[in-house]
Order: sequence, then structure tokens, then C-alpha cells
Amino acid sequence: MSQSVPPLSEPALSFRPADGTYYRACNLCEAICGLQITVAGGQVTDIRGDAADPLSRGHICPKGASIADLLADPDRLKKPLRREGETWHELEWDEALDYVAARLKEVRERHGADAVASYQGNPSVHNSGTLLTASSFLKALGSRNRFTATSIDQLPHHFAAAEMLGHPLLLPIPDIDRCDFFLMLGANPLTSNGSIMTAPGMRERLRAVRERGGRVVLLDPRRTESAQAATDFHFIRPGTDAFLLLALLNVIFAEGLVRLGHLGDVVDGLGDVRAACAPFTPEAVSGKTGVPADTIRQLARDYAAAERAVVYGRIGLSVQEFGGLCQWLVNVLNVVSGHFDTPGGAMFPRPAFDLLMRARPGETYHGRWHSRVRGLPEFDGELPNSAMTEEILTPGNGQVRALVTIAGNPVLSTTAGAALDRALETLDFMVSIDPYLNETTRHADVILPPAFGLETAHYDAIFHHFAVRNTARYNAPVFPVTPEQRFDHQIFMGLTERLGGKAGSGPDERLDLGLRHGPYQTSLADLQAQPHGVDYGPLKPCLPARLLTADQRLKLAPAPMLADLPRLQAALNAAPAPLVLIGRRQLRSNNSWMHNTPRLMRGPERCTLQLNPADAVGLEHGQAVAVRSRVGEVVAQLELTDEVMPGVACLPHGFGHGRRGVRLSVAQQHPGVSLNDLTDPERLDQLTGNAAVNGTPISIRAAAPASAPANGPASAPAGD
Ligand SMILES: Nc1nc2c(c(=O)[nH]1)N[C@H]1C(S)=C(S)[C@@H](COP(=O)(O)OP(=O)(O)OC[C@H]3O[C@@H](n4cnc5c(=O)[nH]c(N)nc54)[C@H](O)[C@@H]3O)O[C@H]1N2
Ligand SMILES: Nc1nc2c(c(=O)[nH]1)N[C@H]1C(S)=C(S)[C@@H](COP(=O)(O)OP(=O)(O)OC[C@H]3O[C@@H](n4cnc5c(=O)[nH]c(N)nc54)[C@H](O)[C@@H]3O)O[C@H]1N2
Ligand code: SF4
Ligand SMILES: [Mo]
Repeated sequence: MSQSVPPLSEPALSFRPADGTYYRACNLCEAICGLQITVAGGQVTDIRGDAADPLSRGHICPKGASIADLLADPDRLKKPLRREGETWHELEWDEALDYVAARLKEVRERHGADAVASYQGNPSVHNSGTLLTASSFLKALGSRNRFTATSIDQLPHHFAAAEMLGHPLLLPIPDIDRCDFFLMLGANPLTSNGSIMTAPGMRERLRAVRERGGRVVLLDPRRTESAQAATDFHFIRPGTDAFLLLALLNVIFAEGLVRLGHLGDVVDGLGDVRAACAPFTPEAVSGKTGVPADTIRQLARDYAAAERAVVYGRIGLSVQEFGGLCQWLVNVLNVVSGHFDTPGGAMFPRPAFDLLMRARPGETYHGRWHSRVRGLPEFDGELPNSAMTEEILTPGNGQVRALVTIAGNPVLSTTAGAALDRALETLDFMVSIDPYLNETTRHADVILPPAFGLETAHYDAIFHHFAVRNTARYNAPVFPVTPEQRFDHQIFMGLTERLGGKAGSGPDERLDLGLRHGPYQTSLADLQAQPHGVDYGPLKPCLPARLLTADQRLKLAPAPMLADLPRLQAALNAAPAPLVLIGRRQLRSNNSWMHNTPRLMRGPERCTLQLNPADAVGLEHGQAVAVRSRVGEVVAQLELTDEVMPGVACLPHGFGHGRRGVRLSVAQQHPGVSLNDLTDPERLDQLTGNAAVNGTPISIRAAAPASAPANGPASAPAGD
């Protein structure tokens, strides 16, 4: 697939790339597609998939084809800004870094290190500079109030990996290219392009499964784009997957289908799992899940019998009240059916830059401290982001008085965003490291905007860990930066030094060192000489050698999981809410932050509330409806469709750009409303602390159309 790109209108680039063809990995999502970028007359004239990339093999999506637009965006910031009241003034970089460091120190000296909180968003892991240098800065800050987007995303995966395998990053990845039975829950890779499964071109990969006679089974409360690529699709009620997974296990144990294969000697806890799933027969869970008992029983048999099969559960299984149990049970299913660490099953990549190289066996990652107000447990150095607002607003020792946001937009991305929006106004100091003046950064005292995207060198230090094939790719920047610009890593290193911390070496030096000592003993120079990427072949079995538990055994039944089962059992008989809300990713979005790219925003209104006609008594397609939850209300346009199952409504996240003071001129023409003005910080997976944004109970009624965009959504008075 290729998409030709018209020349950018009057680019704001004073420094242009030389004419020619450039190869560069896309860093916008987890698929890390290779791109081929043509520059003529100093302008990008074409972007297409790099057919020679051994992982992405020419795949590209509309976002990748628009990646150069970000750099020409007139709203994008290049110099530090300082806010005085409602106006912003430019600062020189040294002046800005000095000022920020001084203010952070002041808060720390007066109120202690924990008074300075941080929030790191998703693009931090898509930028090698941020990924490799922000941690030194956070260490220099020395605060226990560290928040990230992880706890509204994949925390349950890390939790299960840490408990079962000994390290949060030892994540099993579906070996999709060799599997013949792909059982997928709570994921929509045809839209998201895959997550915790770096597998660009999922449409083709799933077609290949079908063409070799395999099956693709999908369970989701919405008949998604990915359902078109499935051989079997079933609706499942939001938040009930743990019951379904236990019932699958129940059948596997009851019918003697357990096979551990080469892991037979290293697995602990098989008996505990057998006991845990005993009460959950297909008949016992069918009413709760909405999946017929016969379907569940047959699914278990077919999956267990398949030679090369894998269960894969992604964000739909994580951002719910039983996220930790779900991700545990996904792993258990793969292990007990002999589909773990074997070709075509769940496998472990071996990246050239291996973040686990220096990991010590037997580390503890969970509950070493707790949040001040609600006592929520830390995981891997972070606290649940649903605790952020209360930590800012609740007076007392350790109250958060200053905030650093890094590549994040928590006002739109985290629970009860409207409340956080107001809470940010009460801070003594806030700094945002971000190229945009958006719903979150508008509250900052200072914005430090980095050079980003095609302006940066890129090696994907994270997503090769999640890739379905072992490859490596390093690319130099495509666009030169102007003397006034700084990279994320320069900002972090500058602040670290000013705070008296140790900045250490820059990202390229760190990468080079890691690559030299990594499994393929390569180097940055080697990779740079092969700009399409290097292929190290398919994934290989590696257990038990790669396990990082203290005794190098695989823990099938960790104590925290078993202890969480009574909570699940109690939910089995609880009456379900009549109507619950789930999210909806869209191909031309990237969470909250790519709505300012004109070519991605063409077409009809996207921020609609989908509802099954059976639930729309007295309401009409296209009308405005007020959607109310325990924490807020928004007004959205109603879209009636049987794509969503009865009892479920669906709204995309990442909209809500109508707030005052935002400088996103395109996004503001399509403001939409924020799903997270409805999600509830009290709804958590109690095991892991992950936010349960899906399954939020709501009610709907007819409403007057939403007020003019400039005034923002009705629910978001947003303290400005
Ligand atoms: N209800 C609901 N809520 C959700 C989700 C959901 O499914 N439903 N999904 C959740 C998930 S999975 C995630 S990951 C989060 C995302 O939550 P966040 O990470 O908080 O939000 P993003 O919208 O990704 O915002 C990214 C910010 O990074 C900036 N940025 C982009 N590139 C760079 C860079 O290179 N350097 C720096 N310094 N900044 C950069 C952008 O301008 C933007 O402000 O949202 C979560 N929220
Ligand atoms: N185009 C685009 N791509 C993206 C992003 C984006 O915003 N836009 N965001 C990126 C990020 S940060 C992430 S983390 C990944 C996420 O990647 P995916 O996990 O593939 O993301 P989603 O498309 O949200 O798919 C989740 C699915 O779970 C379903 N679901 C909701 N609740 C439940 C439930 O209780 N049970 C089950 N079984 N299913 C449920 C939803 O209907 C949805 O189809 O996508 C990444 N890629
Ligand atoms: S799928 Fe992801 S990595 Fe590939 S081009 Fe699109 S945004 Fe970039
Ligand atoms: Mo995410």
C-alpha cells in the first residue's frame, strides 16, 4: 500500500532536508513500520511503506503517511513558553531550564521530594531519547509520586509477567506468523495496528492464518474492524472475560487436555489452577458473559487440540475491573495447552538492545509503597494514575504541589479528566515537556517543546521486545533541526544536571553500548549501515533459561492472583448495570494527540456515541444525547448500530478539544467530547491498580445539541 503525499503548504521549516530518498522507522505506534520518504525541492513529496523492512514488509497506515505533517504544523511549538496569566512568552532554552529547575527545587525544599509528581505519557516509549534519559531526570527528582499512562493501559500484562515469569517486561507475544488458531479477546489490531504484538500489517498476517486453513476467533462487545478478519466472532459482555477464560480452563482440565510439553519440569502451581477453575463451568459463566455454554466448550476443545495456537488478550482485557486476573489467565491458558514458548504459540522476542540484560532474578516489583490518600499499591516504581487528582487536592504531608508532564495529556487520557483539569489549576508549579499547547499543557507555567518525530534519530528500544520477529533498525533523523530547537534527551539531561543529578551519557552512546553487549553483538554503526533494518529471524524458544523468578521456575498460580479470585466469584452473581460504556480506537487517531493533522481529520464526525437500536427507546439516530456517569456528563451525537451488543454504548477516547486556551486549531474544529470525563477513578482493577475505564455504568437521555465548541463540553468547566 502506498499513499502519495501532496507537498506541504508553505512549510514552517527553515531547515529542510536535502533532496533524496530517506528510510526511517515510523515511531507513531507499536507497529514501527519502515517508511520510505522522498524529498524533492526541500519538501516531502511521497511517503510509502519500506518494502525492504524485514518486519513491516511495506505496510503503512494513514498516520505514517502523514508523519511529516506534524513538523510543518503551525501550532507545533519550538521554543520554551512561559505563562503569565492567560498569555505566553517565549524564553531562551538556558533561561527556561534554569527557571524550571529553580522552581522544582523550591517546591522540593519547602514540601519534600514527594511534593513534585510526574506523569509520563505514551510517546515517551516511542522516542529513544526520552526512553533512555527521562529516568535519570526522574531519579534526580526523587519523588514517589510517579504516574504514567501504563496504569490506564497495559499494567496487568506487566503484573502477570512479573508474578509468573519474574520480570514485568518478560511479556509473551503471539507468534502470529506460525500459528493456526488465533484466539483474540479485547484487541482490535486492524485499527490499532497491534499492541504488545508488534506485527505491522495484521490484515495480511491474519489472512495468511486463514489461508493456511487456520482459525481466527475474536470475542469483543463490538463487532470491530478486526471481526472482518476473523473466522469466528462472538459478542462478550464487557468485564466478563475472566469468567470466560476460567471456563476454557475448566474444560481443558475436565476433559484431560492439559499438556505442558517442554515446560513440564519447570511449572509450579498446576493443582492450584485446577482448583481455581473448578467452579467456573461453561454453564456457570454463560449467562454472565453472554457467550453460550456450547460455544465455550467447543472453543476450549478446538483451541487445546490445535497444534499451533495462541490466546492473545489486549487492552479490552486490561482496562477493566479484573485486568490482572485476565492477563494471568491468558498466560495460564497458553501454558497448560502446550502453546507457550513454542512456535505458533506465545513466545519471547530476543531484541538486539535487550532491556532485560542486567535484570536480577527474584526482584519484587509490587506494593513496596502505597499512595498517600487511598493507599493504592506501587508497581515497578509507579502509582496508579487514577490517584493523581486526589494526591493534588488532598491537603497534608506529602501533598502534590508541582507536576512535570512528559509526552502526556492526562486531562483527556485519564479517569475523571475534568476533575484533573480543575486540580491542575491549584498547583504551585507545573512544567510540560511537549510540542503542543493542549488540554493538559495549557495549565503549565512553562512548556519545554522538543524536536520530535522525523527530526530525531530512532531505535525502538521497547517495541523490538514485543515484536513477532527478531529484527533491529536504527535510523538517522530525516529533518535537520534549527539552532533554536532541543531534543527531549537534551531537555532531560539539562534538567537532571541542574537538579544535581547524574545525567550520564546520551541516548546514542547508551544504545551503542547495549547493542555491543546484546545477543547479536552489533553496534549503532552496523545498524546505521543497514537502514531498512536487520533480520535475526523468527522467535526462538528460550525457557526456562530466560525466566527471572528467584528459583527460575514458572509460577502458574501466584498468591496475589489466587487471593483476587473471591472478588471475581462475588461479581458472578452481582446484577449487571443496564448500560455500560466502552472505548473505540479509530484508524486515523493516536490517543489524544493527532487530531491537529488536517488530512487525518477529513470526513464525517467521529466522536459519536454508538448504541444498539435495542437500547435506544425513544431516541433517534443522529440526535444529541446526554451521557451521564457517576462522575460527569457529556453531550454527543447518537449513532445507532448493531455493531455494538445490546447493553453497551461506545465512544472514542482522546477527544474534548473544546477547552479554552488550547492551541490546536484543526482539532478545535472537531472538538468532540472526552470519554474520560465519564470514566471513574474509583473503578479500578484492585489487584493491579489499573484503571477500569471500560464497563463504566451510564445512562442516556435526549439533549439539546452540544454548545459551541469554544465553550467546551458541558461537563468540563475546566478551571481556566
Ligand atoms: N477511556 C480510555 N482512556 C484511555 C484509553 C482508552 O482506551 N480508553 N487508552 C489509554 C492508553 S492505552 C494510553 S497509552 C493513554 C495515552 O495517554 P497519554 O500518553 O497521556 O496521551 P496522548 O494522547 O498519547 O498524549 C501524548 C502527548 O505527547 C506529546 N508528544 C508526542 N510526541 C512527543 C515526543 O516525541 N516528545 C514529547 N516530549 N512529547 C510528545 C503530544 O503532543 C501529546 O501531548 O490513554 C489512555 N486513556
Ligand atoms: N489508530 C490508532 N492506533 C492505536 C492507538 C490509537 O489511539 N489509534 N493507540 C495505541 C495504543 S496507546 C494502544 S495501547 C493500542 C491498543 O491496541 P488494542 O488493544 O488493539 O486497542 P483497541 O482498538 O482499543 O481494542 C480493544 C478492544 O477491546 C474491546 N473491549 C472493550 N471492553 C472489552 C471487554 O470487556 N472485553 C473484551 N473482550 N473486549 C473489550 C473494544 O471494543 C476494542 O475492540 O493501540 C495503539 N494503536
Ligand atoms: S501502523 Fe503505526 S508504525 Fe505503521 S505507519 Fe501507521 S502509525 Fe506508523
Ligand atoms: Mo496505550
